[in-house]
Amino acid sequence: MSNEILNYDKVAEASLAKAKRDGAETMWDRKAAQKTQCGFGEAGVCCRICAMGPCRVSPVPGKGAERGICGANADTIVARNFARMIAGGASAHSDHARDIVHAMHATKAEGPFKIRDEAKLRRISAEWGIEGADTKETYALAHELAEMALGEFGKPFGTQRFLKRAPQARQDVWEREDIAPRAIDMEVTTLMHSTHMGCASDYESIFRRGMRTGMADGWGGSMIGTEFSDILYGTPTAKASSSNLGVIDKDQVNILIHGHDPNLAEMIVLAAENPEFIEMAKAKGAKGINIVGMCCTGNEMTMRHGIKIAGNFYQQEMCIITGAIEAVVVDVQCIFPALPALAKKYHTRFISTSEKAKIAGDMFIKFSEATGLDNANEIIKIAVENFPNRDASKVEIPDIKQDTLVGYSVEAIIDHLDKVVNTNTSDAMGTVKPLTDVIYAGVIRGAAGVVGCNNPKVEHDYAHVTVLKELIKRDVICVVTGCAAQAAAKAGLLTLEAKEMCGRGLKEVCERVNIPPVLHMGSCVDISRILHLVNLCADVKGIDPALLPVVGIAPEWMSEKAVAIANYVVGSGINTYLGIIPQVLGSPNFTKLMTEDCQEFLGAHFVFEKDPLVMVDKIMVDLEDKRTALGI
Ligand code: SF4
Ligand code: MSK
Repeated sequence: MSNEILNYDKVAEASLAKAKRDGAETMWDRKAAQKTQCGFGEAGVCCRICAMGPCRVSPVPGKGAERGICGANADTIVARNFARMIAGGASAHSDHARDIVHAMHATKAEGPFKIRDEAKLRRISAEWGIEGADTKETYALAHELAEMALGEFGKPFGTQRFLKRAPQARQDVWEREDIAPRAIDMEVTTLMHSTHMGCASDYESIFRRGMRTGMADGWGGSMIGTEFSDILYGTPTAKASSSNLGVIDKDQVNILIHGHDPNLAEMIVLAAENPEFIEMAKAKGAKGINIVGMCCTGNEMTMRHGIKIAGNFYQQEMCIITGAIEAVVVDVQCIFPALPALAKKYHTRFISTSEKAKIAGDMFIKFSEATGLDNANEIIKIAVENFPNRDASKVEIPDIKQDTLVGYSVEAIIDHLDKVVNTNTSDAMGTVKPLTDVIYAGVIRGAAGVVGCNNPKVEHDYAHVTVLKELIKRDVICVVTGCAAQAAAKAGLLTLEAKEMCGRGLKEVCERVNIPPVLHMGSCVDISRILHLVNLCADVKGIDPALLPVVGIAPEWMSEKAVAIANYVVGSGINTYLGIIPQVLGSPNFTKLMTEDCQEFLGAHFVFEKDPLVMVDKIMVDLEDKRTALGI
């Protein structure tokens, strides 16, 4: 077990020592067993797209095999591998969105799945051109909008409807470069076809197709996922929560919800309020039922209900190791296949709920919209009945938790801005103009979206927190989602008190608007909220968002979804900084295309930088260059 990259995390050492005592295996044991990771894979030059392979070409030009059996060179192999990561990521986000839309299609006035933000339902229906959007009966309209949204996945003609949210200048770039995404499934399928053996070998062409598929994620799947979840479960508003493993309560039945899709988790949160279950828990010797969240199911639930955040991706094993979790309930994505075996070391029941993420060794309860509340009731019962099986000698919950503020949807941010708008001036209410104004005035130097996972290649949370602290110190306002948001929560950056860590300008803005300097905007699909916010800011000035002093950052990413995200953020004109180097360095041409040449035709590029402090320096130069170019 190698602990040298865990020093930053205050709970890691004790948790891993306990795992050892309990004879439980963790990701660190498995990482050690992997020994040195494959250099060909790391450079992206291993191809196993057809059964003549696998072929691996030299990551160093001029040394060793330069082509696979079919003749594909490093440029082609790297480009294809990268593109297939985008296809995987876009599929995950978009298929998640499709499930949300299906849930909306199943809504009824009297069912547990109902419309909770009717105003947003009507707004988006009008945005998508439904006639009578303001007068139609709520559920008839919801079903009509859901059917229209399902069309976004497979319609034979046209591009994604939400693209119109971007200023015209950006839409023109997409049209000119042919990266405006068509139907989501079509983009994924075309990319898989294009990267099939014997199809595209031109690395720039593959890059462009990958970019369009990434765009189908950001402006299609993810944006639909976010907006339709809001319609179904309510648009988040600012609220308090708390974070880190200390939110697990030794006196209560603890249920960990983990994954990404809020459909079942919403039902669990609803069911847990049932007084009958609370009485049942008391009869078993517990004080109540404590739902805690992890990864993006946790984010979805904290954004809408203030559900406590047990931790981020890397802490999923640590939760179980506390010995105090009665049930881990998972839906889709970012779930370690190792969890069922780990759960068996304790009394924890591991319950998977989606056929798309059926996990070997689990207990499986199939979720569907028709049975959602029954599924949730069954899960709560299993957890409550499991409470007496807890082994007190194995319970050790780190005494560490941090208060946090969450729930900053675009609407919640505008609401906060409205409270400081001087109604005696011509300032419009209900817009992001005050935010754009403080950026233009230089009170804030720019904005950064910090997102993404944890990755055992780097110190847990260190890059997230370092980048965030250094940016707010330099008057850059930050928005966060995913596991980066949970890192920020644990570090106390999502609090009003965090203004004390800011530069003078940002501190003043935080005080006037009554917000933390780092705003939790939600789950991974909710990066679409960030996209929307940036485009609204650009719209205020009537400019391409590529001109704004704004950056995207994924300091510790690991998943294919992050690759899709990085692509749509760059495709949307925002320079994107990656703290983990993607597996592309085996092709200097493809690397140059990503980090330099695409600036030419997209107005943005990728930056690879492992050192968070150096990354911040580069970001500040980037932001100041943008300011100079704008003359602000
Ligand atoms: Fe090898 Fe070409 Fe087949 Fe890839 S597609 S495995 S490079 S023969
Ligand atoms: S959960 S995709 S580890 S951010 Fe969205 Fe965290 Fe990354 Fe999963």
